[in-house]
Amino acid sequence: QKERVAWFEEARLGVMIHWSLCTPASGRFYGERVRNTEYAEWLRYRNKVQKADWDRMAKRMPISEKEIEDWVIAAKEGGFKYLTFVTKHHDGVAFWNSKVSDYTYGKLSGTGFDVLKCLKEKCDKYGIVLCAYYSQWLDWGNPNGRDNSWDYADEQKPGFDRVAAGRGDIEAPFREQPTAEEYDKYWREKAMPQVAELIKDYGVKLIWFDCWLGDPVKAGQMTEKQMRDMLAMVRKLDPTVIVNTRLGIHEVGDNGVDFQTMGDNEFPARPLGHTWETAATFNHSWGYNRDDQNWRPTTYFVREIVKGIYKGGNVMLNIGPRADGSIPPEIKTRMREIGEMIHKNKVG
Ligand code: FUL
Repeated sequence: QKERVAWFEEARLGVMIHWSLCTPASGRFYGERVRNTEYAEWLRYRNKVQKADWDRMAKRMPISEKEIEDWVIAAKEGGFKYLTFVTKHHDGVAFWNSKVSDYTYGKLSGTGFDVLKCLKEKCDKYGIVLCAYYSQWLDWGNPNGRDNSWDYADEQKPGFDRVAAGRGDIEAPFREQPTAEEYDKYWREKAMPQVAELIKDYGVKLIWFDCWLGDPVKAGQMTEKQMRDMLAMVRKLDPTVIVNTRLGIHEVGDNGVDFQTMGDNEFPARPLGHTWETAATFNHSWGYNRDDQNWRPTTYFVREIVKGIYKGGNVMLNIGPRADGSIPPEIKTRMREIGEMIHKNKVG
């Protein structure tokens, strides 16, 4: 484990990139803002967007090698050493040409473009370590996925209701939850083989899994066996790949994620004695959200980075590029300034 995390602890700074089907909508669906959150990437679920409407978004996000190279250059210039790209967010759309499922950006956009492949080439060119965010628990694009918005055709139809079930903050009726067998089918036929592709075909060095913190088994998110099988598969394919605690098995995560503590809570009071990372946005949404223009100042990030380093942790800052792949200028400036302040002063 110590060897596995050595480069990561040395790296200290990373960037995360959320560029997914939520991007062209930029936080609104038919003029209505994303409900009950600033997270633009939750639009499909929160605003009950039909699958066909969602899938069409892919055609409104053209991208070329140039923008992808710009992501990597921005990371490099700011002194960020690794880049965690959202390869599949909760909506289930893969940003690489997956052989496991054809619910991919390449297919939906009609371009056949493999974003992750291009990103991998650019990362190699600039010496940035490529890591992958992968939403294993949720997959709203898969009929066997949990809590999914697959079918809102008949909204009157009584379905699963998180509020009635005492589990959440959504008022809308949901489709029935999949049975344990159905969900396991998703796990074995999509989630596990896709993660294997990320490791085997793209050589990612860290998988940033995503589920709610807490006890995923008690919360009915995943079974202990599902999580352990996933971990065993990752270890077998490449023992050097780092896994974060959000896989769900907290004691075995290499990279504890103290999630978006910045601004909201405090960093841990003292060094934690284990590898950890905090991830944060420059504003509040992860995906590009035109209504979220509340940018935090550069000095704030520099202070937080210094604090994080002092307490033995990593800081990963998130870019939500616009639909054409360009980085919002507010983020670009901050990243450059962070690079100047941290590295010219040899803090990092
Ligand atoms: C969370 C997700 O629900 C958010 O949309 C975002 O991707 C963040 C990094 O992780 O759990």
